[in-house]
Amino acid sequence: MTITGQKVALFTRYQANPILTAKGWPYPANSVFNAGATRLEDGTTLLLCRVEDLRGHSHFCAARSDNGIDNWRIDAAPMLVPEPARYPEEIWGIEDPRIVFLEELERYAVTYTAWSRGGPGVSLALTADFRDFERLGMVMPPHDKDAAFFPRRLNGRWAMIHRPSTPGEDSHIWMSYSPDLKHWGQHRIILMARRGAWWDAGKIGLSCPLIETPEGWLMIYHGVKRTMSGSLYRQGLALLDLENPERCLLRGEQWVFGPEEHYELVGDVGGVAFLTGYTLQDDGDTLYLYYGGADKCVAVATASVRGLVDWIRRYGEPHAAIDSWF
Ligand code: BMA
Repeated sequence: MTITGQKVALFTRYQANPILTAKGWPYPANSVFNAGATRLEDGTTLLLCRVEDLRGHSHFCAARSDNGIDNWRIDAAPMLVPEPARYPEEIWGIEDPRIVFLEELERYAVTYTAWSRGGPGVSLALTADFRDFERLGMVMPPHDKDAAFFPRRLNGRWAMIHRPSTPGEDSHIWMSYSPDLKHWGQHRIILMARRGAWWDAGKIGLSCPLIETPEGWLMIYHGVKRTMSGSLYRQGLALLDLENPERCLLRGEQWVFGPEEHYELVGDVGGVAFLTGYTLQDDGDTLYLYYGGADKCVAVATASVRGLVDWIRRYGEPHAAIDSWF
C-alpha cells in the first residue's frame, strides 16, 4: 500500500467555479451539469451540457467559449432533445454525453444515457458540426451508462468503454467492439469495482473519455462510496495498455479528486463531482476537466497529463490480482 501523504494537488479548481448554472440559462431549467466537451477546429471549446428541465427529464444544450473557461455563449435552444416517437428508449430523457472525435469518419461520436422504460442504456449519435446528428439509437441495452469511444479502430474494430450494471450487483467497467458501430460484441470486463470500505467499492464508471499518452491510455474513472447520508462520487486513475487497452497496467489506490467545495457538496445530489469531459490545451499537456457539481452545475478544473501519468506511475499498483481489493 502506498499512501501519498497528500490529497494530491493534481487537479486545480477554477476559482470562479461554477462556470455554468441553470440561473444563467436562456430558458427555464432545473439544473445544468455533466457536460461532454471538445475543442472544435478553430479552437473554440464546446460543452454539450445536460440540462434537466422542470419535469425532471434531461436534454442537451451547447455552450461555447474561446478560452474554455469564461464568456460562455449558450445556445438559445436545446441542441439534442429526446425523441421518444422515433427512439422510444429516450422516453425519460437523455443524459451525461461524452464526446470523442473519430478521425476516420470525420465525425464526433456522442455517447449518452437514454432513459428507457427498461432502465438506462447507452445511445450513440454522430455529428460533424453539432448541428445535424445521425442517431444510431441504443447500442447497449439497460442497465448501462458511462460510455465513450476510443478515437480510432483497434485491430480493425471500433471499441467502446461502458458500464453495465445489474441492480443489487457490483458494477464494473467493460469494453466492447464493433465492426460497424451498430453491432457490438466481445464484451470484457477491464476494471472491477473494489469491495468493502474502498472509495470505489461496488460501483465504478468511466469519467471523461480516455486520454492517450505515450505510456498508455490514461483513464479517469469515478468510484461511488455509499454512506449513511448518501453516495460520494469521486475520481481515480488507471493506466491501460496502449496496444491492448483490455490490459490495465496500473491503478491508483487513492482517489485524486472528490467533492469538497460548496457547489459539489450542496445541490440536487450533494457529494457528487461527476467528470464527463476534457479538452487538451495547445501546450499538449494542460487538461481542462469539466465536471458536474452536485447534479446542479458545471465546473472546471485543470490538470497536467504529465502530472497525472507521473502520479500513476509512482503510486499506481499493478492491476493483476491484488487480493486486498476484493
Ligand atoms: C450517476 C449518473 C449521473 C449522476 C450521478 C450522481 O448514476 O446518473 O448522471 O450525476 O449518478 O447522481
